[in-house]
Amino acid sequence: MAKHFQEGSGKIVLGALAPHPPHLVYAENPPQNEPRAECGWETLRWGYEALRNNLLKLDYDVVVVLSPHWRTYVGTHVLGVERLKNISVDPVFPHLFRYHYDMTVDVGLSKAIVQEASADGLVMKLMENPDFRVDYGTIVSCHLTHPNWDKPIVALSSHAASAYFSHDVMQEEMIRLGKSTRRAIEKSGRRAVLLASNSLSHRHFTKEPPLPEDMSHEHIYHHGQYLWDMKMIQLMKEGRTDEVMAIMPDFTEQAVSETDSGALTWMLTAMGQPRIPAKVHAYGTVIGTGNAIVEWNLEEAQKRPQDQSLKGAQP
Ligand code: 2X7
Ligand code: FE2
Repeated sequence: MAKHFQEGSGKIVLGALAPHPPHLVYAENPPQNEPRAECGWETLRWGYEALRNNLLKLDYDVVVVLSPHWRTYVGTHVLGVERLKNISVDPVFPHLFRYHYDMTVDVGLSKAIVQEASADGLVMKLMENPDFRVDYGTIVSCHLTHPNWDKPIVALSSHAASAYFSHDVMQEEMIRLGKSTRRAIEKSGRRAVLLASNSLSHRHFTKEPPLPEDMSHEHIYHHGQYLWDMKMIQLMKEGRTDEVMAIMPDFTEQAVSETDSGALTWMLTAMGQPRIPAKVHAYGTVIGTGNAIVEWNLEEAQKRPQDQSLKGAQP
């Protein structure tokens, strides 16, 4: 029976930085993915395992994800088809990721986000093509957090303001999209988990070892980008999300970060820039890029007296 949502009572219960290197799904060998691996990237995969265990303790209705690899050139698009079933192939790593997905979309919430953000003047589009192929970023983040695909998804694209204009323009737009997303969730009555599907630093090797999962080849591409990642992670751990937001455009520029997609800015804004210490489940590299699995558990923080500052953190 379809759940009845009480209008106005919705909330974001948890947000996570949930990066999407297809290598992580490849190394897990799930039945949905065609290629087979021997091992690989365990630190990150075990980090996802810890995040999944925490998600299991939570009560929520929907997963809302923003992916850098659904790149749209006119505004933000949102999945608007109830069920999407197809194969998703990573165009750069087809030997690692050919994934058969079957997902349910919460079209009601998708429409609400489109409506709320359009009313705020953002260019939005509901994606209603039933043959649309979902990008690997969306799928990897959703699979690694929900391998059984037991929650409906709302997926948002990343528009090209960073490329056409600047990282600062992207930041402004994503702040507006984050606020609209939060309003839509609250009005909808849903309890939502948010995923920012992006790596941190993103300079990477251009040659792959003969065996992709040979970990003797895996390390950070450049020490400078490692220092940037550590700076961002330290601020997250200390609950200094306002500073994370303040240095985001510089970080994006200097570390060639996938935060150029706006995913992390969108999520932190939607969560009201929570001034709570984030849980860092893992940090590791994939072909030299920096990836962190980070959790902001708003539901849990609300129960802790020392995190009462959360109350003031409305967008
Ligand atoms: O899309 C990606 C990524 N963001 C990081 C590492 C490796 C592959 O793909
Ligand atoms: Fe990526």
